[in-house]
Amino acid sequence: MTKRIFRHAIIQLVTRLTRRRLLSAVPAVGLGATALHAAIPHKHGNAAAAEHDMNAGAGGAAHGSNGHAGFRGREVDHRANGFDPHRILRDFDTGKVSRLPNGRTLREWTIAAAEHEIEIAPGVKFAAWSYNGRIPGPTLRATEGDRLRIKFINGGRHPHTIHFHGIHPASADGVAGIGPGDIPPGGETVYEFDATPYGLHLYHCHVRPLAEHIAKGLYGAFLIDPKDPREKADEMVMVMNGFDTNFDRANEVYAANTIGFAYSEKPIRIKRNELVRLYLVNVLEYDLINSFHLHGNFFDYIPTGTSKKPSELTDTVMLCQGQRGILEMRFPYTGRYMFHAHQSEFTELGWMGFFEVTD
Ligand SMILES: [Cu+2]
Repeated sequence: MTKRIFRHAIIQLVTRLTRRRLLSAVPAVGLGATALHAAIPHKHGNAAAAEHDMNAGAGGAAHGSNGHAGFRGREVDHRANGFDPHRILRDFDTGKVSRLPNGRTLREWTIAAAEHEIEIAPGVKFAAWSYNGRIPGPTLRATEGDRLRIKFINGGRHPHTIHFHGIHPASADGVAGIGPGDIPPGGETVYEFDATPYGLHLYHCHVRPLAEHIAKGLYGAFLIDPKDPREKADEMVMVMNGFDTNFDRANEVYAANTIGFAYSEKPIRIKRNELVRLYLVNVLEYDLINSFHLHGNFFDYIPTGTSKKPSELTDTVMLCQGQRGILEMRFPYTGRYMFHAHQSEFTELGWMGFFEVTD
């Protein structure tokens, strides 16, 4: 066991060193697309133009056929992606609501898996898999004790499932060989269970090879509110993720809500002294841990969101894959405050942004 962990650590270190060599030319945090562009192996000019069409569909790290000149100053085309990280941030999907004969609330969703090429940084295309055309998938929101019914349609070319975190019968667990098991291409199923326990959870595909099915984009946040609701707040969701654009089982792009530097190029606007509640989920593959660090402020931290009492007042939390928690904070001063992974490498490759605090 110890030996296995050691071997894993060595593999991680070697991977890291290989990537570091690529990064040695990256000067500083905050250069956004320019730093990212320098860090991702690619070709310029005609070679890039020639390869662009080939790579674009295969998830290669190709960029626009105009080469460097056409790349600078460009932004990710959120419209072409079909989703915008700024919309995803405050978008909660409470489903189609009705009442069961026994008086309980029923919430229904339809979630379809599909293959979906997206631009994860200016000019960097990735052959993603998505739930309902967005990455992360919809943030499903229910209240403790609700009945949840999720119809899953597999519109992809590989088998997929939805595995929910939470307490439910084995038949609704979304894993191979149990209940409906793997859902084949074109197939569908219904997962039905009760919303419990209250807290911040997640859902993701659970088909092997697992790392690939998750890293391709099949995941989302799953929030269960306590019956006695939390204090009103400006609420937002960040799903920390990354993308392996060259299939070396290491990420070249890091982000919260998929698009590297999205909240840096356009900061998140919040009001001074207003309670901000951030639902933070880590789904990052290929790296053992991820983190969130806030500048100029501290936050109350509730691990897994399963309590109303924070366990810590801090400015940094560290999460392994699948871990999540609720962060609550108020900004006493106006101004621009950075947040980012405290792993500097992740920061430089996209996982950073700003809160813009105004009166
Ligand atoms: Cu899958």
